[in-house]
Parts: sequence; C-alpha cells; structure tokens
Amino acid sequence: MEAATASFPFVGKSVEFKPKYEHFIGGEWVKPSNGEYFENISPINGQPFTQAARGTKADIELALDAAHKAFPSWSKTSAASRSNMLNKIAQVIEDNLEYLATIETIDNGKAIRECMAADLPLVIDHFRYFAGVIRADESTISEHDENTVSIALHEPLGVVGQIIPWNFPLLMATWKVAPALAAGNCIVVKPAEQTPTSIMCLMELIDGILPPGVLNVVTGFGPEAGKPLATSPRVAKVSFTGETTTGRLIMQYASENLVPVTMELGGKSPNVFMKSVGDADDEFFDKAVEGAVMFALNQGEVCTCPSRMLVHEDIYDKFMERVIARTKAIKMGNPLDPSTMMGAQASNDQYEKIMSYLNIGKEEGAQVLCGGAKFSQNSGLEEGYYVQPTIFKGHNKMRVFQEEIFGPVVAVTTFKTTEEAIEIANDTMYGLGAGLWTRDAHEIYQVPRAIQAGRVWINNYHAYPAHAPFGGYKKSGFGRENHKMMLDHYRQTKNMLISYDKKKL
Ligand code: TXE
Repeated sequence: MEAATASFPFVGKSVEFKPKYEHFIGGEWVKPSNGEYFENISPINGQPFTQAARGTKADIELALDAAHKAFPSWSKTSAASRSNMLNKIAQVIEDNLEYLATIETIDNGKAIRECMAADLPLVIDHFRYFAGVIRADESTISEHDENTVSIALHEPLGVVGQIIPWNFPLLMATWKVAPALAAGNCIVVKPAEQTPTSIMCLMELIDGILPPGVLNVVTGFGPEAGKPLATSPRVAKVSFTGETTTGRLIMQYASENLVPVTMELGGKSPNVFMKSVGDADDEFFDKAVEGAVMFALNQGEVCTCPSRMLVHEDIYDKFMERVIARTKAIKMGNPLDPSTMMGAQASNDQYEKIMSYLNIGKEEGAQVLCGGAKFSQNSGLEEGYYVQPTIFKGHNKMRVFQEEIFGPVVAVTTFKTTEEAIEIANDTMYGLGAGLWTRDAHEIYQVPRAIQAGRVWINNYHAYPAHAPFGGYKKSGFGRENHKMMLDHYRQTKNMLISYDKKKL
C-alpha cells in the first residue's frame, strides 16, 4: 500500500504511515466488507492524519472465523513456544519504541515523554511478564486415597473478544492481549474508534510472529463493530474497558450467551493527604505534592485519575499553596515536543465533555483555584483539544466530586478526622483507585483497609507494575488485570479424576 507522510509542527517529527489502515484478520490485511473507512483525527491539531476501516458485523464474523480456525492448533502449542513468541513481540516493540511512541502521541494526544517513559516500557514489560509467568505455571495433582488421583489442568477458554478504550490504546490492548495469548486463547480485538492507528502500526511490526488467526484486529465504532463482537455466541469471554454505562450493556449482551466478562470501568479516585504530611521532611512533602499533581497525568484521562483530593484541614493552606504552584508550572503544548508535560485531550467529544464540567463546577459554586479554561496557544495548534489543569475547591456532594470527568480536573476538599476522610473517600459509586499519603504506620495499614477500592497506592500513585493485580470494587468493575492471577480470567479448569483401583467403583 502507498505510504503517506504526516508532519507535525515544531518538533520536526515526520512519520510515515499508510493513508488507510485495513483490518488485520487471519494474518492478512483485509479491506472492510462494506468498503468504508473513517477519518482518524489527531487531537494535536484537530486534523485527520489517516483513515481506519469502518468495521461491521461481517468483518467481525470473518475475524471470528479466522480465530476459530486457528484455535485448535494454537491451544496445543507448548507454554515454551507461546512464551518465546510473547518475548519476540516485546523485543520488536522495544526495537521500535520511539516510532510507536510517536504514533501513539499523534493518535491520542498524550505527551511523548510519558509514552516513551511509561506507556511503551510498560507494554514491553507486560509481554515479558506473561512470557515468564506461563513458563512457571503449574497444574495441581492431589491424591484423594491410595487409588484415586485428581488432576486439575488449565485449559484456554477459546476465542475471546476484547474491547479497548482510547486513553492508553497500546497499553490497554496489551493488558488484555498478553495474558489471553499466554493462556492459549485466540483473540478478536476491537480498538477504540478515537485511536485505531497505533494498534495497527503495532500489528504491522509484529506480523508473522504469531500464527495466522491467533490475534485479529477489527477497527470501527462501538455499536457497529463492538456490539457484534460482544453479542456473538462465538466468543467465550468478553473483556471490556470503558465507560460504566457501556459496561452495563456489554454485560447484558454477555448474559445472553452465558459467557464471563471482565470489566474495567470508571473511577473517581480519592487521594488522601493526612496531617502527618505537613510535619514531614522536605523530601517527603515534595513527593506528596507531586502525588497530588498526578491528577494531570495523561491529561487526566486515566480511569484511576486521583480526581478527588482530600486534605487534612490543618495542612490545607501550606500544602495547597505548593500544589497550585506546581500545577501552574506544568508545561503544556505540542505533545510531540519532549519537554511538554501535558498534551491534548484524546478527542473533540472528550474536550467538550471536560469543558462542560468546568462550567458545571463553576455553576454549582465550586471555587476555581487554578486553570478552569481552554489552553490557548498561538502555535498552529489552535484546533487541537487542550484544557488547562484545573483545581476546584468544594464539597463531596458536588457533581465535580461525584461524576467521572476524565480530564485534568481535580476537586479538593478538607477533612478533620481519619473517620471523616474514610467516609468521604468511600462516598462514591466507584471503587477503582485511591491514594494515601501519611507518615503514620498505623494509618498506612488501617486506612487502605477501610477504603473501598481495588488498588490503594500508599505514599505513591500511578504505578502499574505487571505483577500487581489491578481492578475495581463497586461500579468500577470486576475481574482483575495484570498479575499472574490474570491467567485464570482467560482459562478454565479441567479436572481429571482417575481411579487406579482394579475392581472397586
Ligand atoms: O467510552 P465507551 P467513550 C469513560 C470516560 C469517558 C467516557 C466516554 O469517562 O469520558 O467513558 O468514553 C466500545 N458495544 N471512559 O464513549 O463508549 C467503543 O467503541 C460494544 C473510562 O469512548 O465505553 C470503545 O472501543 N462496544 C475508561 C470502548 O467501547 C462498545 C476508558 C470504550 O468506549 C459499545 C474510556 C457497544 N454498545 C472511557 N459502545 C476507563 N475505565 O479507563 C462503545 N463500545
């Protein structure tokens, strides 16, 4: 296919990509069955930079055909050969890290420095982790009596469907793809329509490592391509990351087919700063300030974004003065510039949603401590989707404290006692992430135990090591990602109960 060149202002980056990306099905590039493509717009400048195939049920069916054809042989591959393939994928990504980080930045709008330092290294580590884990995995054998033995074997589920969001397109796909492959499943992936390109560029790079049909990618919109995948009786599981309301739909579809689902949904994560932070030495105090400013990481488009800040009233003035100064110092601009800390929101829809929440916050009486508006720049990027990092002060009943904004917006409130902090932290329908900052050993253990969230960071935030289980409580979803326990979300147990007794039944 003919190559085109995209050139983005200021940073001299020139990237080659195809004018159109087709689906990747059965190890081949396949045109969309209806011949339709849709424009992929870069949030950096609001301009289209390539096109993606507009998948429909017919394309999903083709991908499912390919995956089912590949499964009998793939499910019988040894753990060692699957592990080798995952390691090869990791190596190819490492060898092309800067290229993939650039594409991801153009596709999503995130700062390339974060992509280079976090997203892509985590992708690589994740493939390597599951390559290692599957080698060390063991089935169990137990002797029930002298003539009876029970063997519990792991078997893959079959062909699984994976629906990916746009906030970390490569990393979120990896969180699902790596364990599913390690466990011996075949996959049909549906990337988010806002960010279909980076995954296709990855598929180009790793083409040929896996047998045809093992990993298939169909691009397109939720109702047109996602729904036929999630409703198909030919998938053995659906794994989804996205909005809580979409998650509810996916569960309804899956219930028709009686297949399991894994749900990574929204969040409104509390980040709690206890009184002892105020008495801590400078190093720890600075670290806590950095922890508070984490709300702007990835432009706030993180399901665990610490979007509610709970600060002990005795340290509020001293702490917030530093947090506000640090937030104002965040360098915004073209995300392809390696010195940019915060780039563009992933889509115009997301930009509009965040801007509407800035108005909602002001209208419901929240005080704007900093930010609160579009970020304007005279750099040829006026059409891009940039929002200033914003801190609201208010109370936990406000909509900006209760609803997922998914942008660089944090709502701060104070508390007097530990009990009150826990009560506010838990006063949300979500339960994905939480942060706790303290120098008190008792609080380090007791407060996280009382917080209803699947991940509590204590004296750190936004770390995602492959071997730490990740997932939600309450309406933030269920099932886990990361950690070797993830394999069990992609396989079933075969029990062989063997009698060695010659006569007795
Ligand atoms: O999510 P959707 P959207 C939250 C965040 C954001 C909001 C809306 O608050 O502002 O959701 O984002 C596919 N059947 N999160 O609209 O719709 C869709 O094509 C099958 C939090 O993008 O949930 C995409 O691939 N699939 C989140 C994926 O679902 C369907 C990350 C996510 O899209 C479908 C993203 C359907 N009926 C958004 N409808 C997190 N937890 O990290 C949509 N999809």
